[in-house]
Amino acid sequence: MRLWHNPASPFARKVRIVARETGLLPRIEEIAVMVSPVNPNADLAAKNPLVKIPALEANDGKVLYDSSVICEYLDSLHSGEHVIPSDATRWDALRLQSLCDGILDAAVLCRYETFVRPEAYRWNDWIKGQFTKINNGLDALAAEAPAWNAHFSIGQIGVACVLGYLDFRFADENWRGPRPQLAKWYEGVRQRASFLATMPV
Ligand code: GSF
Repeated sequence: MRLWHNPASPFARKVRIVARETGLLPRIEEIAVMVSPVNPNADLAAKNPLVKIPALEANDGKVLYDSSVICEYLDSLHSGEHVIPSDATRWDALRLQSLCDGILDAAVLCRYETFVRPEAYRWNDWIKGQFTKINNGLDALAAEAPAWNAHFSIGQIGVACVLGYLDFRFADENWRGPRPQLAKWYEGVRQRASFLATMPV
């Protein structure tokens, strides 16, 4: 399988962590590509009409996206401990993943608004609105963190990617200050081999 990704992408990192946690990495060729909403990558466009990463190209040529679909597909290919529960906790794990995807959507939109959009066209109310979603989302994660068990499931993988992305792209946003339990939880998971092997650059 070929994984179209970029080392800075938090959504692609979700997939790259799952690939490592499930032992599937040897079956996956990771292909790094540059992506930009204003400069569509032609090679990627031939795989994913949305021209977004991650995209997973199976050996039969079929292409899967987005990151949540790819993670569930990878989880179906191994017989070890699953990252997506199949019991009653499944729905809350998928909900937690969606909360993290929504925080990442808001953070990536802020990144594009401040890094891609020319200064003259920037809209500060838009950025403020996205940060409201990010901070509300982080408060929800902080409230849930004490109840998380040791299993690094898809929801917790999403949380690790959220916090890693904020440290990477929004280092001066002090998410830890008001959320000590979340910071304490993060100190534990950031030592995992799958997390250390996929640090954003
Ligand atoms: C979001 C992927 C995404 O926004 C998923 O895979 O979960 N719902 C999708 N990817 C970004 C890169 S990143 O910041 O992770 C992307 O491909 N942006 C290029 C573009 O044209 O928006």
